[in-house]
Amino acid sequence: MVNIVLVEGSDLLAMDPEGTSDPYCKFRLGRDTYKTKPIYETLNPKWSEQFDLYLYDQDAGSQVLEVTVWDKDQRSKDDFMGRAAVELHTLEKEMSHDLTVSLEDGAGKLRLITTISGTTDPEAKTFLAQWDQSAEASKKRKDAFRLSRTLSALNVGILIVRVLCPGCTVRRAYVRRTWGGPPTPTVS
Ligand SMILES: [Ca+2]
Repeated sequence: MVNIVLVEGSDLLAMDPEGTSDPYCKFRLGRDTYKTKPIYETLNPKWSEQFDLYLYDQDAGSQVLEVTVWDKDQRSKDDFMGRAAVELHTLEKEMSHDLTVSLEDGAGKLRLITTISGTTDPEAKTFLAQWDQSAEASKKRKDAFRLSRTLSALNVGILIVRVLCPGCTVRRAYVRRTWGGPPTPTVS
């Protein structure tokens, strides 16, 4: 999983007659995409927008993060303002990298904080949100655990804490608990 904070842009191209633009960005990583909100009437937008993209495949081709910048227009098709590519495999994992990326052809710069973590499963993000509280689902879980009752400890809860700041190491906290016993937090 790649967490991205799009911080800001600077010296972007003016596309509107007023000498400004309404820039937003489109990110693409393999087949995962994300579109940011537009910031109106500026060439130095402050987005401060955070989102995740998933690395579905581990091959090098899918590890290129592509970003394009567009000018939002109310009455016509949005205008293309610039593009850049970030080679993610050159970045150390489990670290936050504060990157200033130059758009091609001198079309300005983007600043983004990128963190690649080991989680590649899209299900992980929604694991807790999708926790089924129904009696039927509860029984299914108990049945599933019954098979491994002989184990002294089972991982039945995971708490992931991500610290997002430039240069920070990503830390994870896990809550391990014995079936029916008290939770034991551990940090790795
Ligand atoms: Ca515009």
